[in-house]
Amino acid sequence: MAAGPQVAILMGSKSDWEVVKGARDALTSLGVAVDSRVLSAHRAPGPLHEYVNASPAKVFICAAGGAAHLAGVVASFTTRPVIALPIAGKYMDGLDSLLAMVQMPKGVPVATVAINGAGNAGLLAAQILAVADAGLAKKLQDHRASEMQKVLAEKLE
Ligand code: RP5
Repeated sequence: MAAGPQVAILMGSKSDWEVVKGARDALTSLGVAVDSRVLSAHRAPGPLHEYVNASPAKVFICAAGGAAHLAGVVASFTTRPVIALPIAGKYMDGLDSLLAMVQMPKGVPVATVAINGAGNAGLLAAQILAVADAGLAKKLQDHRASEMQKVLAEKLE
């Protein structure tokens, strides 16, 4: 596996971390190296630009709530894939973030997961990397098989 973080997980505020760490956990459990940072599109635009330009990450996960522009701004800086993770904030249960992230202009796509869907953001980033990493693809197949066994083992009263 390549040296350095393969996935950069960015978030607009430390207040997002409680949700976002689910993406970190999904990736580290698969052995994917991750770098997690608070880097706001609005509060730290210059450092955000510098970070994206310098990062060796192959995939970005960008989490934000409210006026959730982080993923779109990161996507404007790079052609590497960007996964947008809407965070449910204090208002509107995260619908505001979801709509802000999913309505990207033609030509600058991001892949948006569910509100607070941190685990799926991590798995999707791993699936993107697994296209060129057979070992990681096998781990993902094993994970799917294990999830299937959990479903099949469910017992109802
Ligand atoms: C967004 O504003 C962040 O991503 C966060 O979800 C939201 C609130 O940030 P704080 O006021 O908690 O720092 O930029």
